[in-house]
Amino acid sequence: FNAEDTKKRVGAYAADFIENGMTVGLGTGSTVYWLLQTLGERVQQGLQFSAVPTSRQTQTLATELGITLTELNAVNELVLTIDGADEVDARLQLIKGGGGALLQEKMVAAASKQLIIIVDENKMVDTLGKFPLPVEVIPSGWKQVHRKVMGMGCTKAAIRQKNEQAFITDNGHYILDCYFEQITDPVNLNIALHLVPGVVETGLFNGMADMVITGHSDGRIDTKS
Ligand code: DER
Repeated sequence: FNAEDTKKRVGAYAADFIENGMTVGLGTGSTVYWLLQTLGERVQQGLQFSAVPTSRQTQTLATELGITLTELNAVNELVLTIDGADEVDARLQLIKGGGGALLQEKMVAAASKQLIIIVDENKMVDTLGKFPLPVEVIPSGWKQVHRKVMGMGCTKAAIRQKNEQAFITDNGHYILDCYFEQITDPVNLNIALHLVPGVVETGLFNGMADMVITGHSDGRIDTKS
């Protein structure tokens, strides 16, 4: 199977975790895209649940698919959130934010009793850091954050661009993509980054994933908790 087929299969597999009457969080990205497609079919067949989207992109797609949406401030606790990830290590620590939705994703994940991550096998790593760490920053102060981050062992950091302009997140911030190469202590790096004024949130999701569902190109799907 190619990567897209694998994403499709793992997205469809994860849809089974969403049952009638649940209020859940829906992640962002091309793997979650296939989860949403499957959920849309099941809504047509009578499945009833409501969802908090983690981005405008997911909100738009879920609405098109007939999925009932609510918002974070309207719920107490979510029973479950299903989201993607850019990297997953052996301890289920994550790097997220490749899709630029990390702030809302982390807020929704933190409101959830269970966080299920759906990935294809390419996302599994021994040590986090090959994927540049997305850090959401206040636009007016990004240069100071850049200066501080370079002093933290980062080899390069750049404001994410889209169509030759700075990418603006759903919440009006910039994303600083930070190249650490190897992140051996994601817990303390996350703490250090949050101490820098101007940092809104980081793509380090430490101790948040309860289960990771991995699709393999040979057709296997395995889960790790
Ligand atoms: O931005 C995110 O955190 C997304 O979940 C993303 O990283 C996963 O995207 P993908 O499923 O398109 O690889």
